[in-house]
Amino acid sequence: MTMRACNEKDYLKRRRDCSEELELESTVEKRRIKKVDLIVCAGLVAILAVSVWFYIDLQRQKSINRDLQDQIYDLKFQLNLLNTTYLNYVSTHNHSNSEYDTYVADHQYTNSEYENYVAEHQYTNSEYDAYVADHQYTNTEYRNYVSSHSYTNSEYEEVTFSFYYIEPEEQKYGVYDLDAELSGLEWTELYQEGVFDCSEMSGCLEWYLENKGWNVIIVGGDAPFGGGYHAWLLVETSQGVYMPVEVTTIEVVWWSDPYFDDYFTYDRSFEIIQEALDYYDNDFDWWELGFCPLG
Ligand SMILES: [Ca+2]
Repeated sequence: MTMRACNEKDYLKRRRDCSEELELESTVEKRRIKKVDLIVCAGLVAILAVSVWFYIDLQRQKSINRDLQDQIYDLKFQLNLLNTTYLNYVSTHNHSNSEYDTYVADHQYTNSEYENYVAEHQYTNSEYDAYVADHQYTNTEYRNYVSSHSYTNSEYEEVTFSFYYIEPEEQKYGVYDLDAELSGLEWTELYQEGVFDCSEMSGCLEWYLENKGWNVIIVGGDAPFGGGYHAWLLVETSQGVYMPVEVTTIEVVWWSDPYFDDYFTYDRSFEIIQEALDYYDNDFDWWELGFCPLG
């Protein structure tokens, strides 16, 4: 091999080495650029996320601010109102010191004034005794007073029941007229032993029929149909002739009733309510209900 050929070969080898070196550098450069791009992108994404978060937070803060502002307006309004009320109160309840002093002076009493007052309203024992003596009555005076203001039971009842019965213009008669009179009547109050039972019903229906013009007798005895004591009415339907009325059902007891005759067997009879009350203290007093239970 000649010298020239040797130099060319050497030259070509160096050139190839140089080219490979350049290619390697280019690859390294490209990788570096990609890395930088990724870092920049990540940075931009982070900035965007932070910006969005700040924006949302800002909106939330603005909303809270608006609420606070509204509350401030409300509080200011209430404060103004209170100030106005306070000023009004002060203007109407304001008194000067001199007014206060005058008031105190007017309502203050000296010890001597107090002592005079006590002295004027104090009585000696003899004055007290004289007063008692003047206002004391003897037993005789007391008894006279009581006797002159005392009324007999019959006098009391006469006054109490003076409006109970109305004197009818004309006495009514007739069994069928009586039946018609009772037709449609019913008790608005439920039967209640001892409170509103046959005795109160008898008292109330006797009062009702008497004021309608019938002559009615209240009677009491063993129940015609059995089962204990009972009260019912006998109504004069023709001169001296009576028909029984069963008060629990408010019905005439007809001749066909199997107990018809038994309704004329009784222990007691009362022409007027006072007689019934005199005999039975707590029965027949239907008005204690506070209303008329007949509808
Ligand atoms: Ca009567």
